[in-house]
Amino acid sequence: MLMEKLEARHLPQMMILDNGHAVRTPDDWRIRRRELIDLLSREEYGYTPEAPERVTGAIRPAPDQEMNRAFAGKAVQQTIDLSFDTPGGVFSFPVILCVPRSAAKAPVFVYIAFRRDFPDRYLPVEEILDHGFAIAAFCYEDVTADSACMNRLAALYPRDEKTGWGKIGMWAFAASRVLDYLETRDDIDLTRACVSGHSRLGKTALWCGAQDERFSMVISNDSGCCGAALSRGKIGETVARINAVFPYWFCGNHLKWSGREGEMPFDQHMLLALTAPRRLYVCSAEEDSWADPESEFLSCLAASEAWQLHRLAGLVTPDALPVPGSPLLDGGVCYHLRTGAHFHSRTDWGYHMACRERFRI
Ligand code: GTR
Repeated sequence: MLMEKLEARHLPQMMILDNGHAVRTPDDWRIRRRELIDLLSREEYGYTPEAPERVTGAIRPAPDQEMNRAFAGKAVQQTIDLSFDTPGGVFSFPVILCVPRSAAKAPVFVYIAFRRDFPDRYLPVEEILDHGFAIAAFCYEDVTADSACMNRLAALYPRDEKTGWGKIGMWAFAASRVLDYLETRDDIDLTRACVSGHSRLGKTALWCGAQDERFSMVISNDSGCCGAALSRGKIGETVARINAVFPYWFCGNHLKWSGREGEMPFDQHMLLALTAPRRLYVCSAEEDSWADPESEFLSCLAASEAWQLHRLAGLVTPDALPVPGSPLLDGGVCYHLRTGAHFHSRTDWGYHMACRERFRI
């Protein structure tokens, strides 16, 4: 039943190299991976510039109860201004880092946040700390505005009109710079770094994790159109609609695909597959028809080939559409459908953490 649903989407081939040969081995996948990143860069998100040589962090002074005794003394919380060189000069943006005292080195969530609030309605900080995870959160608009205005980071790089990065690419780049900084600390377990975001920032987390293999896990929450969901056959938001309202999230080339999903040389299962063989976790909400849970789920199924190539299970699912309350946590691709609306809820976080604890990632 699921395979028939997937076949009806008529997806472009993911496991054929540009030279026409089939992708059969993990070595072939290394080549295909580069081709897919190039394809998605050229046609969807734009090309990401080179990473800077180094990222430095300046910890802002704060009273002890905010810094060393945060959350009843469970954690060390710091606001840190990260800085790095760009072609247009030094760029800085603030990150809040909160590390539980419970472990010498804590696994971390790099969280791309809508707001500077900490905790935030999407980010239950104390619960996350109680599970032993650190959080490094930044507000996406501190990187560049969520509008056509090419300010802050956007103003510092030359940008090609057709293939230059859109805002999703810039926010994703910033999440990788957070990891660069975390590499300079000794209280973070870098083998267990996860990038996560909700909705447009779920799209961002996927594109970040696709490119940056230092993340051992990637979480997309309700990311929908041009995120986890297949564009072909999608209900709710479409490529034409997202391009009309948010053209600046993408590169210029993406505009030409409005209303032409069937002709696109790519679809979103390719984005998901770029996390392989690391752990991917896609979350949907039952009432979020704008994002389209079924298209997110089928995308996970289509992406699974990339894990299978590595002799790993991809999405492990019965041959039926998912139901709320039955998370699928047995494969390299994890998925859950939650009841309720578009939101990054404690229910989602509970499953994310259960998955990380189960696999020690
Ligand atoms: C909507 C947009 C979606 C989704 C959402 C969000 O307006 O159409 O693609 O990303 O915003 O970010 O909350």
